[in-house]
Amino acid sequence: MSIRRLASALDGRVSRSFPERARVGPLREDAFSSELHTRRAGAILGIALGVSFTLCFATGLLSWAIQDPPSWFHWPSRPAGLYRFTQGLHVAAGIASIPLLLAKLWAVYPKLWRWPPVESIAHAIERISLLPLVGGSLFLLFSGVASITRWVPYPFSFPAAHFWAAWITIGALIVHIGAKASLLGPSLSRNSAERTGPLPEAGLSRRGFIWTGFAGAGALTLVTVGQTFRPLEFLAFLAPRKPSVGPQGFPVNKTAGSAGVSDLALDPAYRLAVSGAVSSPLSLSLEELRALPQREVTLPISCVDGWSATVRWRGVRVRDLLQMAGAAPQATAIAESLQPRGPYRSAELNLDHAHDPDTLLALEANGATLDIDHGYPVRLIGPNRPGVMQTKWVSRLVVQ
Ligand SMILES: Nc1nc2c(c(=O)[nH]1)N[C@H]1C(S)=C(S)[C@@H](COP(=O)(O)O)O[C@H]1N2
Ligand SMILES: [Mo]
Repeated sequence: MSIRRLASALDGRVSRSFPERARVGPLREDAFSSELHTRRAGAILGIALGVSFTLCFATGLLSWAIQDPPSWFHWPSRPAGLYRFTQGLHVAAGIASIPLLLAKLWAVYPKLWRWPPVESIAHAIERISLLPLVGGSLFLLFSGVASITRWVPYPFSFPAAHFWAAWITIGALIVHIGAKASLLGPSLSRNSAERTGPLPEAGLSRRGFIWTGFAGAGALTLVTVGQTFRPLEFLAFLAPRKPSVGPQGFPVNKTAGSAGVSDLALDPAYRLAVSGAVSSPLSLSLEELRALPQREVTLPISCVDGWSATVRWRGVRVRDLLQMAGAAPQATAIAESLQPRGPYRSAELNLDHAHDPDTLLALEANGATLDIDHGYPVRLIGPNRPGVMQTKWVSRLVVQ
């Protein structure tokens, strides 16, 4: 018997094994009467979600690679605001996906009760792929929102869980789109507003329902995107951070107190070390750092959480310090913090970043000595870096 005949024989048995008399409750033929549950609504919302999830996936992988670069990956120091844009987009697209996903699930959930529940083997695979797709999507949006609001309701590490859930979800999305591709054309047609539940009923019009999903996405974007897009800050009611609120006029990510560095940072015996692959290691007091040529630059802090703020910084160029210490022209470096432990206590400066004329060890922000919560006495600031790599309370540059 050919595989095809075997499969169709099996498929016949699959669908016959679900008798009509088992069809009760939500499984009844007329259980869902709203006209809203149409293929067209599901398809349009699905396309919008496909776009927003693809944007989230691409920008998320990029952010992951910048922070933990594979050998083939190089992140440049220019354009200075690129990470601000890609990460702002990541979080904004994720937030906009929430109403789109809720609308999509509402449009298609009657299909869960379709009879017979499984018609063929291909249909079974398609239905099983919904579990990682829906579960993964809900987890990604939930954990993303929890992370930007600093709420950790689970015991595992957010970045790793979010990263692996993204791969699972995108894998399931590709299977889902593959299974649905042939239906997309007919589903999008206006005439075939075929219902996923059988009987039409008055209520929100179909088009009204689709637009409710899009309007929700637009409204949520408007009240949050001001966290990174300054002209809309006045509308950012739901943004966890406002770019102009905080000491010296910009937000604090982690305070000196919570990082356990207050005493070390205020110690008058503070010295900055430049060590490692150098011919003349340096150990500079704050006075000596202030006596070196100072450079003023305007650069954003761009947090992975999706907020960003433009700040005027003043301090010593990292490349001047490397040169003073006699580092090689191809030197890279690691900036280390006084902070005793924690994932962001050090960060790497690749070749571009170490030698960019705007990469500084800053002593001032917005015209005044750094606030302790912004990294006093010395913090790293450079163009096109994720906030997590703008190390505060720097005590050492280890040259490599
Ligand atoms: N030592 C140290 N530096 C750090 C952090 C940290 O936890 N420890 N957090 C980083 C993060 S996630 C961000 S977004 C920026 C925020 O800088 P700010 O608090 O001055 O705005 O600091 C970075 N520097
Ligand atoms: Mo951050």
